[in-house]
Amino acid sequence: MARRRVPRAAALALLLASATACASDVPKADWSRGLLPEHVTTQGDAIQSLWNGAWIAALATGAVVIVLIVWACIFHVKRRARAELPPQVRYNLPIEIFYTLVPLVMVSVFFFFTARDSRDLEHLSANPDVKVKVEAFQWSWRFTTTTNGKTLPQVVGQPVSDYHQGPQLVLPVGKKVQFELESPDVIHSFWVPAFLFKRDVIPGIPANNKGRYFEITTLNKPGVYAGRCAELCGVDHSRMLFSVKLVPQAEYDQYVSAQAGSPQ
Ligand SMILES: [Cu+2]
Repeated sequence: MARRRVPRAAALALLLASATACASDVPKADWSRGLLPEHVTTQGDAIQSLWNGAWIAALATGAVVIVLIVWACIFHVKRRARAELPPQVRYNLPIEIFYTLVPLVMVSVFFFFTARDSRDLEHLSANPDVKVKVEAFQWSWRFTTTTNGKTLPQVVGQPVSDYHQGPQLVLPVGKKVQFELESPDVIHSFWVPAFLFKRDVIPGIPANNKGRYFEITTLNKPGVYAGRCAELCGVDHSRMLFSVKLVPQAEYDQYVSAQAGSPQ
């Protein structure tokens, strides 16, 4: 018995160590955010509150159900001494109306908040401050940024094992950024955990299809954030890493003028 425990403990330790190693390249999740990573967009505020609300509603429902089950188990056991069944409730109209209406109300509340937030998350503004065309290919990314009418030289990456070595997308804080997603080969998925948002990059979607686009407004949280492909897309899928660097506006202006001066 004791002999078995040792390898199990070792395996568990290894699992924990590898789990933390994997988690080190994404913002740390903590309980106060319901285990979501810290977000860097205003859209993330809406996603975080939808997440919190859904968990609170689900846990409250779960608590009521578990209390009822435990209560029924304790107080409605068929005792040996009196073998008769407890009162059988059938065709009880008030109860049937109750358990039809309550789930309908619950689903409607979930639906309302989800539909409202999805509409906001899908919103595209007419004049975003920065436009980024994201091309996902086997197995890296090409970013083409347009801001103030200037198109910057493309940032092209290659498969890497650390997101710091991957292509870097530089963005200003406090600005509206619109992404356009395109794939020349297979389905990929553009995922920056700190956006609390991910969207599949599907080849062949026409340019006028809204599914190609999404928009964020960056919060004032300068830093470097990990990004990755989140759709298994071939042998080097796991090395399809990149980073997003959020910088203050002055630093972004410098970056843009330095880039605009360099050859295309
Ligand atoms: Cu991919």
